[in-house]
Amino acid sequence: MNPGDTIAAISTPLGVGGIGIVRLSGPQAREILGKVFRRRRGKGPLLSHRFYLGEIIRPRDPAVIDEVLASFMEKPHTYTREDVAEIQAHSGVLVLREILDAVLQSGARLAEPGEFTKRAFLNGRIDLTQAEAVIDLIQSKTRRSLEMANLQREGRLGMEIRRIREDLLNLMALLEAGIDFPEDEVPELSGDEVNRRLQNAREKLDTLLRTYDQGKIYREGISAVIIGRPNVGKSSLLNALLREDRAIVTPIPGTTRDVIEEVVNVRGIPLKIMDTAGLRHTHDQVEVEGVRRTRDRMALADLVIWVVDGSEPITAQDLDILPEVQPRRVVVAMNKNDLPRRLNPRDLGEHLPGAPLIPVSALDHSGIDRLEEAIRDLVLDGRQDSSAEILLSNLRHKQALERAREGLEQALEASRANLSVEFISVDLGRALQALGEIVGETTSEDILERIFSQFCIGK
Ligand SMILES: Nc1nc2c(ncn2[C@@H]2O[C@H](COP(=O)(O)OP(=O)(O)OP(=O)(O)O)[C@@H](O)[C@H]2O)c(=O)[nH]1
Ligand SMILES: [Mg+2]
Repeated sequence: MNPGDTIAAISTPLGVGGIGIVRLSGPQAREILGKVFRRRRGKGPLLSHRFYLGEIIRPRDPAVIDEVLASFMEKPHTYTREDVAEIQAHSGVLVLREILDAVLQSGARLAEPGEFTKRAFLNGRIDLTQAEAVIDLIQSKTRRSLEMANLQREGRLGMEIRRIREDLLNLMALLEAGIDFPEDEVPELSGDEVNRRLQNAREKLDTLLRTYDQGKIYREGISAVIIGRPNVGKSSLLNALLREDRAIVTPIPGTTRDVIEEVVNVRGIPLKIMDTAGLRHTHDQVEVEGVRRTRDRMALADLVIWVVDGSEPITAQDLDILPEVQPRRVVVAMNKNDLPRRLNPRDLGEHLPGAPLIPVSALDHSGIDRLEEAIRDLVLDGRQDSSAEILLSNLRHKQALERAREGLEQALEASRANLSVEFISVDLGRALQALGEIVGETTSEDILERIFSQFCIGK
């Protein structure tokens, strides 16, 4: 990347719509906009952070491409901290391509994926965790994950990491002063004091690391597969959870053949839920394939929702499935609760001790709330939902924190074993490096590349 370049891209999804935006960033943004934009009224340079009505003109033959609103934003108060220009046009595929062409012909270069956000990072407006939060924000599927992405975008995680890193940098400076000037009058750091500071930092890392499981669940969601013998109401339950008629429901056993996959929001958790052909013995070739697919999905799913028909006594076909669900994390949905109950819950409970058993009716939707609660509780494993604190949710952050923790652990061992200060400082250096990678202070070009390539062009 050359920061002297001015980059341009279509920043809105390419398609027919109300408005589409072409964005430019870099030192030539003002000049390029001046070449392609003709103001409707007034003359002279555009004022910063104002909208102007006018037209975009093709550079070589002076034909009009579209009527637009254009704005110029002078650095540093912009997304990238560079000069930025935006052209709001009518969103048509050709219109936007032609406008982009016009600015490219006038001196801009096509932006790489995520390059606007990358510039914001390289120019120090945001740290790396904040840049990553932008992707999370765009991809949020529930309010809860949006809330988490916003906390990170505001810089909460970055701040906490930098605070821990500051403390350790101070410790490092004191240790190294002792190494460099052993005879000089550097205030002596007692072994106890070194241990105390290392432990303190380690505790803070542990506190963050403990939030990862929950953070990951809210950010990425979990997957659940609905199983059960034919006709118990698996597809009806999927529809009830989705609150729409997604899967085909009929009184004919064996209706569902293939796996149907949808995402539902269960108390803030994005739940990828799969309706299946269920598990049963069959000779029908299509059904055999359906059952095989059910098994595949079950193996990968985080959670099994086992549907039984509460209006009938337990059957041999139900019990056939037991060995496959017993080792899994399972919620039992006792369906058809609108009909008189003929299934004795104890017949199931004894086989699945501890598994929640929730009476529901996929027909009149009663009990669906309780089922959702049971799913959430099972997934969160009894942890309280903590809305205020920072939740770690990104695997990259977690792995770097684990490396930092390892460094601290070894520094502590060296310190306790009264090894010379050089040893402690090497281990501490590793921890500092790992922490720096999280916020982007010591991150390699490779990793940056990987992070920003996940963005779309124009972001
Ligand atoms: N009374 C009542 N009937 C239900 C309920 N849920 C489903 N049914 C009926 O049970 C029948 C089977 O429902 P499905 O949702 O297709 O069952 P399934 O388990 O997906 O069946 P397969 O795909 O064939 O394995 C249909 O006639 C539904 O209307 C319920 O809660 N109460
Ligand atoms: Mg079905």
